[in-house]
Amino acid sequence: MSLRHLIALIAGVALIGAAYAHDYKAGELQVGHPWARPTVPGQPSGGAYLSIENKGKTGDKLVSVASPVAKSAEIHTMSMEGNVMKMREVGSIDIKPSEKIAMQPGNGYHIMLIGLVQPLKVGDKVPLTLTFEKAGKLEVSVYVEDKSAGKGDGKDGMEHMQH
Ligand SMILES: [Cu+2]
Repeated sequence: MSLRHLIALIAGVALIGAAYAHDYKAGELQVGHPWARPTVPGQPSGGAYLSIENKGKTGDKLVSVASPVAKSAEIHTMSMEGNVMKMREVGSIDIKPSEKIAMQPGNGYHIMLIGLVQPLKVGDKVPLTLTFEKAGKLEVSVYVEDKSAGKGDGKDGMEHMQH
């Protein structure tokens, strides 16, 4: 095998590895693919995203989030008001039976990591603890991924600067 083939193979495996979803369970709740955007040095905060699906028959609530990479973590929601993107803290997220919450940049819920103690670099895996009212605590690993590449959506960091 030539070196070029070997590099292509390694790159292919790395891509598969990055794209592979990682899921967690807490009772009837399934948490899918926690990830965060990379941050530049000095950026005070960053956004993390994941999905929560309630496969049970009773509702639950995400009541708090915490990570050792940030001084504090908050649950935020983001929405367009006219031409202005507004972000605000919400105390909790209700997850009704059969409901799926899908966090994503630019709209709806996200987790805000405030007061980063280190920049988030692509390839990092950072711990995040989710606390649910009924299902209790769930520790997940947040993969730092550059999903904005090629989408022309690089303004998230600026929005987060406004905190
Ligand atoms: Cu935010």
